[in-house]
Amino acid sequence: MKRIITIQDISCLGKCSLTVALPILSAMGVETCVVPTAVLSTHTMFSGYTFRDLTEDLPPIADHWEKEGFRFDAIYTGYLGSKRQLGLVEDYFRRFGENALKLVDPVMADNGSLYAGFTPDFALEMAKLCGRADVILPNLTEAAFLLDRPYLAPGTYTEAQVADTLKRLCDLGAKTAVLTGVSFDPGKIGFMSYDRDTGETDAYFHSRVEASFHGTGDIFASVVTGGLMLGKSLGESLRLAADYTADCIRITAADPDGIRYGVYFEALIPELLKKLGK
Ligand code: PXL
Repeated sequence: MKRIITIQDISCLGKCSLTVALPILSAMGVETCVVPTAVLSTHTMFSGYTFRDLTEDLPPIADHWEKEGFRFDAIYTGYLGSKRQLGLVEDYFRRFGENALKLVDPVMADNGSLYAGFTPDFALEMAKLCGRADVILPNLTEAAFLLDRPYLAPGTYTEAQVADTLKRLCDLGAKTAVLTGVSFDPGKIGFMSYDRDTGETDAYFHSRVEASFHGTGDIFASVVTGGLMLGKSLGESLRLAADYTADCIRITAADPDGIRYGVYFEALIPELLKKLGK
């Protein structure tokens, strides 16, 4: 069984980050070791949430794991709450990343704006962490902040502009960049990716559901990580993740509460496993 580390927060209510990564990856058959970066009472879409920072726990966890000689096949990072945490994650990459696939989902922004608590300065530090990853998975807003370039708003950009953004993202140092939330036709949305070594671009689109939910990026990145750990190609893993995420959004869209609580990813785990022949 593949064993991975995932480093992101626990939001006690409001499905996202560890509360989606752990069940999805475990169900896919990937041993998932969690490093919680913070405990929040809810994700930051609710107001009045508590936030307990766990930064100081990151170094001793790594010290213990290194002392025990644990080995990992991947390190997948999501929501990271401070610049100091970015530095500590780089330390995890140095200590456990030599033979591990490093995936960075630079969770910090969407729809043209940074999430509560993040600054443009943080984004530039996140860009450095992206430079040390094998695969990075920003949305178009995060890409703009990582590159300190104008946001490509829906309906305003061309395929050439997205291709250029992907190349610039790889210039940060990552081998492969995947841009999510790409749309050239109002009825369709999907991803485009670029592999620096092969120069290959890939793209995949499905029908857009008129609803936007927190946590969908985490679902997407978790399934991509799981697919890669199960030996699927990046293209296959991205398609699996895109279809699963879109299906989760579709079944949740009918329920207005889903917008606050997150998508019904649980209901579709059996379908996901069927597609994997499990
Ligand atoms: O889904 C990304 C995410 C993760 N963790 C926390 C969040 C968000 C998005 O807003 O607030 C705490």
